[in-house]
Amino acid sequence: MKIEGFDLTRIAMPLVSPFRTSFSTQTSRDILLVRVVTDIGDGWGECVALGDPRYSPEYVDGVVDVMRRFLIPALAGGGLTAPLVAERLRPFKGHQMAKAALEMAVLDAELRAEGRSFGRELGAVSERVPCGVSVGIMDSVPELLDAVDAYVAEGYLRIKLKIQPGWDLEPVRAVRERFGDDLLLQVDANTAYTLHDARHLAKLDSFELLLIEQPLGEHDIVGHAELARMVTTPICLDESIESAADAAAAIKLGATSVVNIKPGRVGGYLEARRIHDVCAANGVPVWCGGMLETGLGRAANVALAALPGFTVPGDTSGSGRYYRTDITEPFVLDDGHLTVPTGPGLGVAPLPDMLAEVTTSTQWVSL
Ligand code: OSB
Ligand code: MG
Repeated sequence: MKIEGFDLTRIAMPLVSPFRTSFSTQTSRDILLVRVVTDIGDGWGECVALGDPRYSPEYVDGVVDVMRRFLIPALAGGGLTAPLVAERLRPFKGHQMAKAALEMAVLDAELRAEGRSFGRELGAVSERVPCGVSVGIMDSVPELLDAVDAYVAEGYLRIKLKIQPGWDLEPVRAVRERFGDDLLLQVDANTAYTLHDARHLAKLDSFELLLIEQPLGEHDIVGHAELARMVTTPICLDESIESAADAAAAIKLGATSVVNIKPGRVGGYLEARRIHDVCAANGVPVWCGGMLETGLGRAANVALAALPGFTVPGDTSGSGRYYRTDITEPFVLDDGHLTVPTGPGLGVAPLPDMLAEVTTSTQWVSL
């Protein structure tokens, strides 16, 4: 294919409730959508970068800048295919979320033109995927129990609690006591601890958690390997894994025994599939993470989560967990599951009226 240009659209999406983590409180998502216009048709991508560089170094204004200056110009010329996108962008270091959004749009355009779905292309083996939900830090334990209660009532099959120093043992104990030992429960620290906290984190062992996600700094692979020898709760890396090579190294070092795969964090859905393959070859289960995506990113995430190595429920929640009105047809939980779209490409597209309502700016970057 040959790309004519990209439409960069910024949207403002208010969250149904504030989402507090150890690194920030989000009340609204400032999201960059990219629409690629090519000689074979259009495609949509969603960039998962947040508004500020607190989860990872990328942030939305920076993404727009690097796309315009470096990444989009590198995609000029004919004969482009989705796998070539990462190759053309490789000379530019980092910026996985920016690269992932561009590749997603090109892949969507390519698959739409060929009448194939993301699920089919990635290797999905199920028609629907089991869903978990990520529950933010709250002001009080009773408030947390109410939130978890509502999610369990909605059918979510796994609960993930955000934790940080001062909000860890007590909320986990309270949720275990209230919902029992059968509830699939895990925690996510988003790098809030150090190895000095190992003995404290070992107190989580008695709660039979599925895993503890990213307890230590993103570059501290060796620290995670040491921690893994000091606790019985399985360690799962999120922020630390930016490529299949990172995953292979972390597994080899014993730093991770489960992996959270977020396509945006690793440079796209094709690299995400390679991580899935590396993990499967090593007997390491994976699950699909999330970045509070709209229905666009959700469609692709649900397709990815239908690959055979995704053996535990991920953070692929229904649209209503995030937004009152999504920009696509909403994803609605059915018996704790979301259905993998089967239409060409993503199988969903923004509804023009909905998109117009939340758009804050658009710019056309021509090639
Ligand atoms: O660490 O998994 C995380 C959201 C934004 C940034 C980082 C994370 C998260 C979540 C929410 O946990 C996942 C989701 O439901 O999209
Ligand atoms: Mg995480």
